[in-house]
Amino acid sequence: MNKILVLHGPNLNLLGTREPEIYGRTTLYDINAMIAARAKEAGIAVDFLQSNHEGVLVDTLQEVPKKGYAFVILNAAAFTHYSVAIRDAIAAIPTPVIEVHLSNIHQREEFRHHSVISPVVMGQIAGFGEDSYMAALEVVIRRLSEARS
Ligand code: CA2
Repeated sequence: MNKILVLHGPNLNLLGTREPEIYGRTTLYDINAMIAARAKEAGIAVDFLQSNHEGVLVDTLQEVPKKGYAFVILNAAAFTHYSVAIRDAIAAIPTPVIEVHLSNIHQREEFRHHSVISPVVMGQIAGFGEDSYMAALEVVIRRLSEARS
């Protein structure tokens, strides 16, 4: 069975509990449950990890090829905007990574407009709340079914 990794960066564990006007009321647990349900329907296994620590995210990305994940869906959160370490870790693996954001980072403060990881990911989906993750998952499902046929 194909498997993928969904990786959530710093503070995303707070989703649904603070700043609902920006990030909504859906919790990270809810998002993971939605992803897991759709992935199961499509016959894809999913692992999830949330970390507030840059090094843990880098270590996890480095392990991706060894663990055999077909894709990574990544919300690097604030690290998106400045972590060269995460960018380098993505660039060092052959696995396609899809960058997701709940909010439309391009409509927000200037410092959020730039993503240092965008040049090394497959593509970016931003601004659709939890549907950003679901849209990324649909891309994965289509790519994996194309690869099978
Ligand atoms: O829109 C996104 O998904 C972001 O990646 C979220 C990050 C932010 O730094 C990026 O610019 C855009 C922040 C995640 C923090 O999430 C919180 C959720 C509830 C309360 C506080 C923070």
